[in-house]
Amino acid sequence: MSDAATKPDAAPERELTDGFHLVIDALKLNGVETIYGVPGIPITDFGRMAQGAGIRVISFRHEQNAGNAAAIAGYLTKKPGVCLTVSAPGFLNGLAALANATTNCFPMILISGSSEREIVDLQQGDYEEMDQLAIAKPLCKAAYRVLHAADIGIAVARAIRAAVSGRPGGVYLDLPAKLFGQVMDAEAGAKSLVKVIDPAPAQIPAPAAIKRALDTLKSAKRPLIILGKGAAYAQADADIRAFVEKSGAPFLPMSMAKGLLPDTHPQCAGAARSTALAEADVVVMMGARLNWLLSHGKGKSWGAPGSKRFIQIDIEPREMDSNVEIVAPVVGDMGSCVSALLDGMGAHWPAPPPEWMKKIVDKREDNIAKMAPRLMNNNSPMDYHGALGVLRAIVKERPDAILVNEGANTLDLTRGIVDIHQPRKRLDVGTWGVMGVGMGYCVAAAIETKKPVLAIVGDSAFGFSGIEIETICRYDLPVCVVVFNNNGIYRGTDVNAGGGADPATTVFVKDARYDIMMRAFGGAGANATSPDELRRAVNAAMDSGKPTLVNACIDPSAGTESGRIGNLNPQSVVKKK
Ligand code: OXT
Ligand code: ADP
Ligand code: MG
Repeated sequence: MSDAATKPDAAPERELTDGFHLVIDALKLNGVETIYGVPGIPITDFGRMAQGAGIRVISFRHEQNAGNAAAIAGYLTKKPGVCLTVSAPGFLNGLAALANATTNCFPMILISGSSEREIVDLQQGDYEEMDQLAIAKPLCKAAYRVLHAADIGIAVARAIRAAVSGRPGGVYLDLPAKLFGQVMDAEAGAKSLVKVIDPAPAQIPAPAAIKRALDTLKSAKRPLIILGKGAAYAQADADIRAFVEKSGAPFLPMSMAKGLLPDTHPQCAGAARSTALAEADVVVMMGARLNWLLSHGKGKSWGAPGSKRFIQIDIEPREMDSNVEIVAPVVGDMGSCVSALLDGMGAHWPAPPPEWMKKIVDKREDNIAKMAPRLMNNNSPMDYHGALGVLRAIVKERPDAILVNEGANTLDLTRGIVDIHQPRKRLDVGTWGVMGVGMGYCVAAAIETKKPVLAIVGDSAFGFSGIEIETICRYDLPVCVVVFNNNGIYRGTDVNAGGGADPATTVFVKDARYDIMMRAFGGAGANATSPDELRRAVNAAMDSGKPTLVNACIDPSAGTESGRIGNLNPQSVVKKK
């Protein structure tokens, strides 16, 4: 006979759960394996408990870097990367990464603990008081706050769906401190959780849109395909390659789409960029936007006005006609669109006139031949070309390594010189040209892909997230960071315009030794003053798989202002005495 039967008045003992467990269970139910974050009030225990429950919790030194790690994890896996922060200041640190993820169309969820609603809303001065939801809203794709433990399942489901469906982006989830301690019946709690079914549903393009696009492409005399990071994100690599090859058109990869087809592919127009853009008559945009990086689809670099017709394949209908008329919009997810295009092309697709491809190939080979001798120099101090010639060969020998790249000259010259051979192997500053993504991207790339990572970062760029080399050492990640140290931003040669004792605004401590920082945390450090030394140091690092920082001494006068985008710098026309 049961106790309940002998003591009819005693309530049966109920198993309980709480907010902490429900959030963890909801994330696990939806396949979240890793959280990137920084602990503290009110989420310290949450991090511990998530780790205890088998989620990998990677602790950073600054939330922006954790957020960038989550964002790039989302890009690499097509699942939302999760970042966890404390309230107000931690939240704000993470918010920069959330906004950047949204701008770049990377799926990410920023989960922040927050203060007590009653006190925040009356502005009575709570610990880290801030109306975080209101602040996050305009900077991300969706933002939700959960007040009741019973709503956690739905909130996590909504956050996941919002991050990955349609155009991916950043989502904010606000979890007030009180929520974590809210208790409810365990069975009811388990029932309240939602496993998201088909979080990023296929978006099938309309047959008429496919026909319109193929008719336009068929009529082209000088077709060009521009591949963007939306195409790389889609992981429809084989079909995209088949489509490009069947079309016979040259293709131009945007920087993070490099490697979707190898940069050494016979149809690659990367080294004939100006010619391809100026002279194409039909341009197929695949997961790339006509934003500043493509001069908005108009102007001098696009040749004669009215000389282009654009086909655009994108999951976001509102992207169409955003800058110029799109004569053949194809709205849908990249995989479905490309597969429909391939079907529509049939067994035989007419090749474009051979003169067009020849023109591109001639220009490409000419540019490559002009560059070649510069890449072979062994000058000391190094210039960018000598250093990158070495790194280009290393990447060719290790095509599965992931390249992380930021800086100005360091960015632009690496993009042009270092060929990428496989999809999603190049991660960089993206749509905003933002410095500081470097070390966060390194950590997540190593963790999510289990592949070696090579970072090529300017000394300024490195400084934005450099302390995370401690994180890289702590988790013993196979990351080799090469700091292109030219003593400053763009160059290390500027002088104070006022003639005072302060250094110029763009220069740093001369001949700093970033490699010694790495050694402080138990990693390997090397100083390279010539391409030969650089080759040896980077090969040793990649062979060892150990955290390494190579301080590559670059001639401080070798760079140019703002790299290849100096034209965007406003210049004063007023001369003051
Ligand atoms: O066809 P043509 O003949 O024209 O030739 C083209 C190609 O065909 C050819 N090419 C090749 N030739 C031979 N072989 C090969 N393989 C080859 N490949 C290409 O080369 C030319 C040029 O090709 P490219 O590069 O494709 O074409 P182009 O015209 O340059 O492309 C245009 C763009 C716009 C697509 C391209 O330039 C691009 O993607 N640019 C991105 C630029 C960018 O985002 N820059 C970062 C921002 S700069 C600045 O803002 C910085 N800040 C401020 C700051 C930022 N950003 N963020 C934050 C949070 N705070 C502040 C700072 C602080 S940079 C910076 C730090 C800089 O200092 P560092 O120390 O870090 O770095 P260093 O400069 O090294 O010191
Ligand atoms: P890039 O900087 O490489 O030119 P952008 O970030 O400007 O690339 O553009 C990426 C585009 O890809 C965005 O317009 C986005 O809507 C689109 N996109 C993202 N994911 C997909 C997908 N799965 N299918 C189709 N388009 C996508
Ligand atoms: Mg520099």
